[in-house]
Formats: sequence, structure tokens, C-alpha cells
Amino acid sequence: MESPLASFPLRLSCLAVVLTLTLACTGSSADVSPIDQQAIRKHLEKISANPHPPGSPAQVLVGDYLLSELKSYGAETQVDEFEPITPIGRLKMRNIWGIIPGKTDRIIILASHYDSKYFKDFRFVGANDPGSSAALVLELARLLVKNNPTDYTVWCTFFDGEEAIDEWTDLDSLYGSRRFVQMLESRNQLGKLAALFLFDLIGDSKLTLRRDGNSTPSLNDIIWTTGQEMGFGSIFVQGGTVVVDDHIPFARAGVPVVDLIDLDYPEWHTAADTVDKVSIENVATVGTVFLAALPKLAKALGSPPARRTTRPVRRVR
Ligand code: 1BN
Ligand code: ZN
Repeated sequence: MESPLASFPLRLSCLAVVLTLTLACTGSSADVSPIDQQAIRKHLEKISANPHPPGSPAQVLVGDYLLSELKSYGAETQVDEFEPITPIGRLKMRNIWGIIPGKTDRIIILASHYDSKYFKDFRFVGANDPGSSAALVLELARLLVKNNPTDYTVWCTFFDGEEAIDEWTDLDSLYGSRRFVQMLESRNQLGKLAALFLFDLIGDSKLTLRRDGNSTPSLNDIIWTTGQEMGFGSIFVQGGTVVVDDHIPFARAGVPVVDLIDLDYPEWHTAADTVDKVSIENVATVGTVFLAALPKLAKALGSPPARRTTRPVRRVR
């Protein structure tokens, strides 16, 4: 008679196949995501503890928090201070970014704004706008320091002064991103920038992200197809929208851009945009999909030429 153990390896491999299929069928790709939802919650609570419009003491504290987190991950940090004229006078602002080295000096920017909109009549902490996206970009920085899956240098960037101080106009909005593009131009670094990926309002409990018409279609397609293939078609939905946000100064300068944003958020720019409205799971899903798409995005942007470490050698005939 055949020993009960004789078919053991076969049974084991059958079990492995069944387990793999079960995981695939339950769409649990997010289960293996490296994104730490507790970390996102911690960042969100810190960033959205108080109203923090540009120029306020609370915004200085939020900026200091971003800097100390980026440093704690091992990223080199940079700060650009500026003082634009706004409808309520000059305001001190800071753009902040963490640098994650790659094999080349060509740059991909992952970005969020980190100012909450100034409202004089009510308390606005901006948990989804911008807390959710600023928290995600911090978490992406932590993970990318450990493993940058591209050859690009990645800058995890936080823009100040995205919101209009009064009414949204070309001059009263996007203070930080307009300044950032000017800074890159003045440093002759704009040519090094391969793409900018912007996150904004990504924490609605009914999150629906539509391709933005001001973003680069081929890059949009990579992200939305990845999201749908991973089983998140209810978030990465078909259809389009057109958004003006921090990606526009970059798009105007000829940089490929994507804005991941859901403006269909009932609490948008109201006192009810508080931490309890943010779905940490949806924020994490956006991060999981973006991380899965990143190698494909980098490939689509072209392999950057390797940074020369030695002087070119002249061939002698
Ligand atoms: C995004 C988040 N925006 C402001 N907070 C930009 C925007 C302003 C988008 C007005 C649509 C209308
Ligand atoms: Zn806003």
C-alpha cells in the first residue's frame, strides 16, 4: 500500500497553488504593500493638528516636522525660503524637499502642498487638503530611501502656498510651485527634471481619481492601468477632469506631469475637512499603486544616461 507520506510533496505544491490563487482572487495585492498605514495616520495627525496657512507659526512647525522626518529616514534635505507679495502683504514661505539618490542625476519629483487654506471666519485644518497627500509623500520618502526602484534621483517635495490667500488668480495661488520652477531655471536644473507626480486630496472615503487633462496622457495611462490591474478600478476610474494645481507651472515649463486629485470631496474647503474624514486605507492604496507603477513610469521616461564617475578616455588609434 502507498505510504500516506508518498504524495506529500505533491500535496504541498497543490496547497501552494491554492493559496496563491486565493490571494490573487481576493485581490489582496495591497496586503503585501510596504506602505505603513500607522505612519500615514501619525503624519496626518501632526500635519493637520492646527490651521497652518502660509506665514503662520503653525506652518513653521509643520515644515519643521517634514524636515525632521525626512532627515530621520536618511534623506538629504533642502529648503528654499521666499517671501512673495500676497493680497494680505508679504508672507514668509518655505519649499522643502528630501533627496533620494539614484544612479543618475536626472530627477523625478513626487510632491504635495503642505499649506492649509487661510479662512478668517472658521477653523480649517485641511486634513484631506493637504494632510492626506503630504502624509503619503512622507511615507513614500521613507520607503524610497530604503529601495529606489529607478535609476532616477527622487525628490520628495512639499510646496508651501498652493492655496489662494484670497481669490484664486494666476498671482494669488501656486506660490510654492511657481517659485520652485523659477528656482530650477535659475540653477540651470530644469533640464535634469524628468517628471513631476503630484498628489492632492487623496483621502476621501469614496475616493475616485480621474485622469486630469492637464497631465501627460501616457503617464496617466500607466498609473490608471496599474490601478485597475491591481483591482482598484473603483478608485482609478475611467473618465476625465481638468485641474489647475501645483503641476501647472511645471507643465508650462515643458516637464511631463501627473496630478492625482479628487476634488469631488464634500468637505472640501470647509471646517469639516478633519482627520476623521480621511480614509487612511485609500491614501495607502494610492501609494501602493504609485509604487507599483513607478518602475514602468521610469522606463517610459527613458533610461537616464548613467552619471559619469570617471573622466572620458580618449581612444588612441
Ligand atoms: C487643490 C486643492 N486646489 C486647491 N486646493 C486647486 C484648485 C483650486 C482646484 C480651485 C480647483 C479649483
Ligand atoms: Zn485646497
